[in-house]
Amino acid sequence: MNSQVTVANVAEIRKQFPVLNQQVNGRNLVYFDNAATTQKPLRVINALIEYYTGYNANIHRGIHTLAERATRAYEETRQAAKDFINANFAEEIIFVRGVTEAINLVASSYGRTFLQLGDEVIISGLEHHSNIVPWQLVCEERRAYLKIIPVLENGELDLDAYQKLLTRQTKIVAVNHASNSLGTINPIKEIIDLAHQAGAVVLIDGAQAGAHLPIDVQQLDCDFYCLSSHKMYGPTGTGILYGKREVLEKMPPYQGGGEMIKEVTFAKTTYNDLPHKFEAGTPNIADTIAFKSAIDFINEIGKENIAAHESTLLAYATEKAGALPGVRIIGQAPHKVSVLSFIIDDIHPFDIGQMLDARGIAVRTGHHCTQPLMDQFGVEGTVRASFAVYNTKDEIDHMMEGLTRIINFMK
Ligand code: 7TS
Repeated sequence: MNSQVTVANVAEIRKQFPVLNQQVNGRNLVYFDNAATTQKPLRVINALIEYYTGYNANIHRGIHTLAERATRAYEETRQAAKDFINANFAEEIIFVRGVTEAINLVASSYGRTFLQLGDEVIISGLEHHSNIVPWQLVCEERRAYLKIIPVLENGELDLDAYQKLLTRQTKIVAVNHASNSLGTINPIKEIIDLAHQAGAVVLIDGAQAGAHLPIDVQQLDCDFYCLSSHKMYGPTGTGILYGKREVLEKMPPYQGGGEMIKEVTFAKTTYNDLPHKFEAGTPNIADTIAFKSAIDFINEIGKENIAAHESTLLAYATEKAGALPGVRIIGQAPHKVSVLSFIIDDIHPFDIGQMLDARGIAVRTGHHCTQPLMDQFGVEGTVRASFAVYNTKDEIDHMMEGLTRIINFMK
C-alpha cells in the first residue's frame, strides 16, 4: 500500500475493522478512545482464529509439528518487532504483557540490583501511573530518590530543569515518548543523550508512540523501550520490552519458572540465555503471534502516512474545539500525537463523556492515569479524544455537533 492515507482509502481501511460498523445508542459508532486501546483489523482477528483452529501448542518445548509451527510463528513476531524498532538483535526483544509489565520488569530487576542508598531516578511530570508507581516502589525499597522533570504550561517538558536535575547520583531516567493525556511528543533523543552523559540508563515508555511515531532504538541509543500491542492495532495482553543486550545480560531474572532456566538442581539453578531468561512460564502465545499481523498492518500503510492522516485530524479537531465557547484545551505543545484533551467551563468531564456516549461517540474522561499532571493543571480530569488511522473528519464534525448541543443544553 504505502501510499498517502486519503479519505478514499480510509473507507477501505475501515472495512478491515468490523467493530466500527455498528450503532451505539442508535447512532453510528464514533470511536475516539484510541489512546486507551485501538480497534483490531480482521487480519489480527484471523491470526487468532488460525492459531486456535490450526496449530495451538505450547512453544519452545515440543518437537511435534504443531509445537514447531507455533514456535516458529511466535519467533516471527520477535523478528518483526526487532525490525519494527530497528533493534540490533532479536534476543533484545522480551515479550511481556504490555508496557506496565515492561516497566515493572526493569524497575524490579535493574532497579533492585543497581540502585543504592541515595541514588536518584528521574521521571517526568507527564508520566502515566505505570511509569511512576514501579519507580516509587523500588526507590522506597532501595532508599533512592525519585525526581520529577517539571511540565511547562503548554504541556512540554522543562528541559533546562531536567539538565539541573541530572547528577552523578542519577542512575535511571524513565520518560514517555508521547504523553497519553496531552499528546506531547517528548524530545527523547536529547533526554537520552543528556542522561548518558550523566552515566544513567534510560527507559522510554513508547505506549503512545508505537502506532504513531518512528522508532529506531539504535539511533536513539536508549537502554530500554516499551510497547503495548493493544495500542498498535494488536491484541491485548502482549507487548515488548526492548533492552540493549549488554544491559539485559547483567540483569537478574524477573520471574522464576519454566523456560527461563538452563539447569535446575535444588542446590543451584543456572539461567537460560536471552531472551528466555526473562520469559518464565507459558507466554501469551496466541496474542503474540497475532501481534505480528498488527505490525504488518502498520508497516503496510506506513507509519508516516498514518501520522500525516492523524495530524490532519488533530489540527482540524483542535481548531473546531478551540472555537467552541468555554472550551479550554489542555496541552498545546507544538509537537503532539493525535490526542485532544479539553475541559468545558462548568461542565464535568464525566457528564460530557456520558452525553457524547448517548450520541454513539466514545471518548475517555477522567485523569487518564496521570493524576499528578491533572493536579498541575488544576483539573480533576479532562475529556480526551484520540484519533487513529480509521477516523475521519466527519466523525470529528459529529463530536463538535454533540459538544455544541451539550454546551447549549447546559447553559
Ligand atoms: N504508558 C502510557 C503513556 C500509556 O498511555 C499507558 C496506557 C501505559 C503506559 C500502560 O499501558 P498498558 O498497555 O500496560 O496498560 N494508557 C491508557 C490510557 O491512556 N487510557 O487507558 C490506558
